[in-house]
Amino acid sequence: MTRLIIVSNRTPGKAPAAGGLAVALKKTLSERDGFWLGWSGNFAEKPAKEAQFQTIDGLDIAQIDLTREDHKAYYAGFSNSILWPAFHLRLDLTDIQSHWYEGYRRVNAQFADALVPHLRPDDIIWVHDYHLIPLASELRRRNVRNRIGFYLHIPFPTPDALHAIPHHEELLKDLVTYDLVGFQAQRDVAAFNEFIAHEQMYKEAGGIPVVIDLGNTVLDAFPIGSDPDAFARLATSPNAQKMHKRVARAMNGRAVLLGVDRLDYSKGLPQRVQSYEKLLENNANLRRTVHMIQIAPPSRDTIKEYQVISDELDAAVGRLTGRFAEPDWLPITYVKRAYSQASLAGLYRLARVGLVTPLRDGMNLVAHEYIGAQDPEDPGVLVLSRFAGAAELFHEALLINPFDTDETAEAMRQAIAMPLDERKARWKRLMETARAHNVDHWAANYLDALAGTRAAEASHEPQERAMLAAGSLASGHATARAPLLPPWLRSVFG
Ligand code: ADQ
Repeated sequence: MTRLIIVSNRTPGKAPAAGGLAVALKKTLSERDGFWLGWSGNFAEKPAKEAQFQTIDGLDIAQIDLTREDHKAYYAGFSNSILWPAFHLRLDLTDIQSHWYEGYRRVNAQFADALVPHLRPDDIIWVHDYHLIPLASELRRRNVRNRIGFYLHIPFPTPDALHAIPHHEELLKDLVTYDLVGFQAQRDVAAFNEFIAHEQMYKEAGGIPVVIDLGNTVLDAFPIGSDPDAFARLATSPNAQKMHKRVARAMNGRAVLLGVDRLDYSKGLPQRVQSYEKLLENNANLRRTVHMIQIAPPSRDTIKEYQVISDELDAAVGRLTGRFAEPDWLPITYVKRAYSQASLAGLYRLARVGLVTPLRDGMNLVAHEYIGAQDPEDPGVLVLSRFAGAAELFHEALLINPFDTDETAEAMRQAIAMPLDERKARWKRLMETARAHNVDHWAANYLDALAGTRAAEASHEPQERAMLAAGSLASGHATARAPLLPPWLRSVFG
C-alpha cells in the first residue's frame, strides 16, 4: 500500500490537538500507512541530522530539533514576519531582514535530509504551508522522485505583494517543483494567474519577467473544511452542555455574539470590536439585551506585531467597556485563552451570532465549526467576511466587508433580529455546504488529485503529458484537475 508522508512545521503532540486541521490530518494518516514529520518543539546546539520517531495516538511521528538561531530565522523571521504578512497583504507589517532567508532555506534542507533516509519509492509526500515552500526543491536535489504535493493554508498574494517578498522568484520556482499545488480558494488560483499574466505583460513591454516553468505541475483550489457532523455531536456532549449552561446562566437571556480566533492581526479583531461599538451606538434598544464574547488566545507572541495587535485589542475592548458598561451590565467579555473543542462547540451553539470577520483568511475553520454546532431547531446566524476563503462557500451567511464597520454593525443587527424561519433556511443550506466540503472530502480530493498527477505521467507520452497538464486533453482519470494556466500562457512560460 502506498504510504502517506505528511510534512508540516509542527507535528501533532501528546496533548489533544486543538485545531480542526491537526485532527483531520491525524484521521487521514490513521487510515493509511506512513508518518508525519515536523519540528519537535525542542532546540539543539547543532541542527539534528536525523529524525526521532515515536508513536503518538497510534500515529508514527518523526521529529527534528532545530537550533535556536535557525528556528528564529525560519519561523518567527522569514515565515511569520515576511511571508505571513505579505501573503495577507499586510506589507506594512513585514519586517524584512535579509539573513532570515538563509535560515529558512537551511531548515528546509534540514527537513529534506531528515526525510530522505526514510522514504520508499512509492511514498506520497504531502507538504503543508508557507514554512516549507522550498522542500520539494530540496528533495529533488537529493534525487527524490516521489510524488510531492504542497498545500497552502493561507491566501496567495497579489503580484505587488509577491514582488515585495525577497527571493520571490526562487520561491515561485520552488512552488512549481511540486507535482500538485493546492490552494484554499479560486481567489488564490486567480491571484497566481494574475502574477503570470502580469509578468507576461511586463515582458511584452520590454521588461525582464520572472520565468516560471510550470512543467507538469497542477495547481487548483481545494477548499478545506471541518467535520460539521462531529461538531454537531460534540455540541450536545456533556462537556459542551456544561459550558453552554454555565454561560447561558450568566447571559440571562441576552443574545450572544461570539468570536473565536487566534490573536492575529489578520483576524480583524479591533475592527470587529469597533463594529460592535457602532451596533450599540446606533441601537440604544439593544444595550443590555446583547453581549459579545471574544475568545482570542495569543499566538506568535515573540513577534512584535503580535504584541501590538494584542495591545490594540485591549485598548478597543477597554474603550468599549468604558463607554457602554453599567454597574450591572457589561457589553463584552474578552478571554485570552484556549478551550477544548467541546467547550467551543457549546459556545458556538449558544451564540445567536457567529462573528467570523477576518481582514483576509485562507479559509477560516471557525466558520465551518460554528455552522456544524448549531441547533437545527434554533440556529444562529453567521456574519462572515468576504475576504475569508469561506466566503466562496457560504453564500447564505451575512457577508460583510470587515473594513466597513457600519456595514458590519448593520449585519450584526440583522442577525440578531432575523426571524426563526429565515435562520433555519439559511442554516440548512450552510450545513449542506459544510458537509459537502468536509475535511475528509478535502483530504481525499487532494490526495486523489496528487495520485492523478503521476498517473498521467506514467501512462502517457511526453507530448501528451504536457497537453494533459495544460488541460487540453481529457485525461480519463476521474480526479484529474482543471489546469491553472490557459495554454497560451503556458507556451510563454512553460
Ligand atoms: P488559522 O489562522 O489558525 O489557520 P482557522 O482556520 O480559523 O485559523 O482555525 C483556527 C482553529 O483553531 C479552529 O479549528 C479553532 O477551533 C481553533 N481555535 C481558535 N481559537 C481557539 C481557542 N480559543 N481555543 C481552542 N481552539 C481554538 C490557518 C489559516 C486559515 C485556514 C486554516 C486551515 O490561516 O485560513 O482555515 O489554516 O487551513
